[in-house]
Amino acid sequence: MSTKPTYSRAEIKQREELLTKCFQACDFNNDGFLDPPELEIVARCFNAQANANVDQEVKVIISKLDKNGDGRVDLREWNAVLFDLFRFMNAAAFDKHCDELLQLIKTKANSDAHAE
Ligand SMILES: [Ca+2]
Ligand SMILES: [Ca+2]
Repeated sequence: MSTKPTYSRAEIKQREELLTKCFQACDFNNDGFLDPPELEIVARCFNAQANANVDQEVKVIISKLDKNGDGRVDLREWNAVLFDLFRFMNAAAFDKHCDELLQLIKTKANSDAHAE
């Protein structure tokens, strides 16, 4: 894996903080877990086509992220999987990805609030 960027300890910490920020943005009721209704919003952010089959998409996300099998995603699970996903990107791409996710979640949360 010669193309894999290597991060310094400080950079890893910075990335983890970014991921934590994303997690907190998704955790709309602030209970420290992402449950299926919250993950539904994440699914819609990541994949516009998920709208057609969002239940299925949420199941896929849970199956990937939920390591202890309680049906919801905690911060450790979230950070572990997303860090693995993003570590193959360079730092700038990683940051951009997190930023985009944060923006999408914000936009989505606002539009949902207006819809109700
Ligand atoms: Ca929650
Ligand atoms: Ca879990």
